[in-house]
Amino acid sequence: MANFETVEVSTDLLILGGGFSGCGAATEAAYWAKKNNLKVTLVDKAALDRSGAVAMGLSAINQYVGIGDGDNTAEEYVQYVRQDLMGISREDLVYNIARHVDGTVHLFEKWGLKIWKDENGKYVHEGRWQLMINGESYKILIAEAAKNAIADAGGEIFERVFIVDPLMDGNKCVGAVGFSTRENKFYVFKAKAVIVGLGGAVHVFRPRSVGEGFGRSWYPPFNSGSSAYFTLQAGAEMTCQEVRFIPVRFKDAYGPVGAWFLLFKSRAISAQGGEYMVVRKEELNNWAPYGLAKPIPANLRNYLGMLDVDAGLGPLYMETHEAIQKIADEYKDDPKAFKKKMKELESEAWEDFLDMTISQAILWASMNVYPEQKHSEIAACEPYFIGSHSGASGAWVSGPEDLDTPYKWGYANMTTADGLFAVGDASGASSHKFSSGSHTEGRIAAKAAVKYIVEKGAEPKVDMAKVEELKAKILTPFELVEKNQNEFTDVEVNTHYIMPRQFLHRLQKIMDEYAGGVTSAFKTSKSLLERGLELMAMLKDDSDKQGARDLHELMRVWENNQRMWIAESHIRTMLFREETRWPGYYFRADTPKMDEQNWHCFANCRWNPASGEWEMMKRDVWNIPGV
Ligand code: SFD
Ligand code: AMP
Repeated sequence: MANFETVEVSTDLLILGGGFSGCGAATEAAYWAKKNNLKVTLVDKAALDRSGAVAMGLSAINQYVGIGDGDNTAEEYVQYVRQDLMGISREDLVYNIARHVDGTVHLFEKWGLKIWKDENGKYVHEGRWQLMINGESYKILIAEAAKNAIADAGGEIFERVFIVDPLMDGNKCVGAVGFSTRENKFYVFKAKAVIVGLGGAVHVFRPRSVGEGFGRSWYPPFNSGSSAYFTLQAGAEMTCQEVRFIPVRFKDAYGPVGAWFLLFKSRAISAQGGEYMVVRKEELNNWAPYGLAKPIPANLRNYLGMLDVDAGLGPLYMETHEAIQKIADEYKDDPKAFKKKMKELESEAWEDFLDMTISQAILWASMNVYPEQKHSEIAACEPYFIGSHSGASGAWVSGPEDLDTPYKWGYANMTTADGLFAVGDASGASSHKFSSGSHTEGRIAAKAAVKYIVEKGAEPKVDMAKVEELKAKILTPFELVEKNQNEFTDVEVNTHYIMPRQFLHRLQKIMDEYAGGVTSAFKTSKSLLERGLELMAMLKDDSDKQGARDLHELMRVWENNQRMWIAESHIRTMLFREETRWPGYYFRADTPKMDEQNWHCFANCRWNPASGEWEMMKRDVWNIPGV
């Protein structure tokens, strides 16, 4: 593209993504960079104020340990995550975040976040680890702090620049390339260290919402697997790529259930009235020891509900009215207090969604739902890739320097590619960090990355011939349309190219039918996965035939390619792990049981950039001694 200007930006530390982990990284990096006279640059495809998973806000902080108050210990958090992930977690990483997360939450409060307090001035908990917040503006507050910190340290922020590929000097990451989503500009960022916090992946699988509802999802549709693509292209080792997350949500608008289960203490039932967590309790014995721990792992909670659906007992319902009545009943002897409590509970029920999933409140309103009068349908969503919530996919990163962990090759949160750090949804096997833990992990990695720059940071050696090659590759979709669009009457139907929407549907169909999506009831097998890989190879062949008419479509093309790569790593890792460990997330019908002897381990993978081959490997699980 002759009219595409190349813009070169040189920096010391490059932060990719300005979501929760990226903002955490920016805030911390700015502090250390100022001390060491270094430049920090942050890039996001959107505008920081409302970008990423917290764009709409949130109604709870899901990770607060309360160490200072003596409520819990970091070790107890490690135990919780170990159980929830069926024994497979990087305990060093989980511990590192848990011991620092409270400080992050206190910063949020200092920056203006309203955390609910009780009459004694103590935080109101949703559950043991969760705090209630007025979080509609949560992202704005966190972004403001990051922007101020970067401005104070003389750094730069680029908004509306879509990051595609890493720049490599052998096994060392020396920057990234991307393009503006608003102007004809191709960006080349050169850096001494890079932190990737480009979020998780949504719309890899065919969603429940198709047709008129297409685009709706629980996790943000604008997180397209950029993190996984970036670290895979850098040749970094990945972990837990098989551990997708399937949340149970209020049906059709994806409203979260945490507040209902934990704060309101609601029950979930089948259409026949049975509470699946009680009726199917025996099933949990098959997944011991994890199934017998409290809280019961998220995937097993899902699984018991799915068994009801498979048995034809659906739909499933959240008993909202019953839960509200039960709480209000404590005031039943005082009609005035009862009325007041009912009003309060009603508004809490609506605020939960208005704070983070506005479409659920709109759906409730449009369907005449009164949560205090009638129950609401819930269902398991399509799978997402999100290492920060209850999934675990992401890059395999180095452990904290001061812990005696076997997973250590240098600096905290550095991937196996030199100088490349991963945080939030981009880093794997350390689930349950959520918004506060992701921010904390960003801070941890930023401090380590600055240390790396101070101790090892050489001037980045960037191969400009490679940059030109990447520029040509990234802009090819324009060329395909420009050259060929007049050959046919309909610009979207052409033998020389396919439109990004068509490509996306094809990817989603493969994943849905062969890799255990919604329509295959989350079940797959060796044969299905192998067939899925054959189809994936053909899809990959066609990926450079996607056309784009404008910058928005160019972004769609590259989002698709990124999704395709995380999809392939997912299929390969499910194929590699010959057992079923997380029923409720996916079920390998040909190996239907958990196999502790052979598979109590991490399933890792790496795409080798030199050979173009995938490598699969097992890694041992290490438990913190005495925990
Ligand atoms: O209720 C590119 N989450 C919850 N966390 C909580 O603490 N409490 C809750 O209440 C939570 N719930 C919840 C949550 C998320 C959502 C969507 C809902 C409800 C409806 C989870 C957290 O939000 C999540 O853990 C963190 O946000 C993860 O942080 P991070 O940094 O890994 O991801 P991000 O915030 O989405 O940011 C990613 C950024 O990258 C940008 N980006 N930029 C440039 N180029 C590209 N190619 C890019 N691709 C992506 C994005 O724009 C974004 O800024 S509840 O359900 O449990
Ligand atoms: P969710 O709204 O499902 O994303 O959940 C928010 C938080 O509550 C997360 O930390 C979940 O792990 C937790 N959670 C949700 N439902 C339950 C449950 N039934 N039991 C225990 N924890 C839960």
